[in-house]
Amino acid sequence: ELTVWQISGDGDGLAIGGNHFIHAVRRNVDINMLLFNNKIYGLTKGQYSPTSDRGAVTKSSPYGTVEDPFIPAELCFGARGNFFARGIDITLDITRDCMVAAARHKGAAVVEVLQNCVIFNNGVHSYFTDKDQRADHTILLRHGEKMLFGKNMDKGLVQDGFGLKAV
Ligand SMILES: Cc1ncc(C[n+]2csc(CCOP(=O)(O)OP(=O)(O)O)c2C)c(N)n1
Ligand SMILES: [Mg+2]
Repeated sequence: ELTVWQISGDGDGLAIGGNHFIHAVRRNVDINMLLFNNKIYGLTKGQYSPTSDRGAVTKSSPYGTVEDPFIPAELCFGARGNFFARGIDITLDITRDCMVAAARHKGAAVVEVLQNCVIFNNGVHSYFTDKDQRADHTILLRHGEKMLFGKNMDKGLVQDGFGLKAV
């Protein structure tokens, strides 16, 4: 009757333990997986990981990586998961709400947290976290609420071919 939490990084969760990740999701085991994604192997001092952006210069890719990264949400749904949420390390209230929703979900729940690594990948998520840009580059998704964003909450998304466009 306890809730079970499995906490890992992008390396642990998607490379070293990638097999466990996809099959726990596929089997819909009733656990909560917290995936701290700093796009780097931090503990082992700065090697690129499966979520490092193409071209990332790291200790193990001094000329830049030549691979495209996993996108955790795509991997989760590709493994037939039915709960995925994402928060950012600096928005604790949203991350907390994601964790509560995960705990309440019956079955496998994946919560990705975009996390900075001040030592080996500082500013890796600045596109989403920089104060001046944050409102324009993030959308708070809540059931039943409009998907509006921007400083004045007057922007939205429309379909543009196979992609999305902000208007
Ligand atoms: C099976 C196994 N292989 C390799 C290691 C060595 N190792 C420890 S942490 C780590 C990478 C951690 O990166 P990540 O999961 O992204 O966590 P971070 O330190 O970035 O938070 C590795 C390769 C290990 N502990 N176990
Ligand atoms: Mg990491």
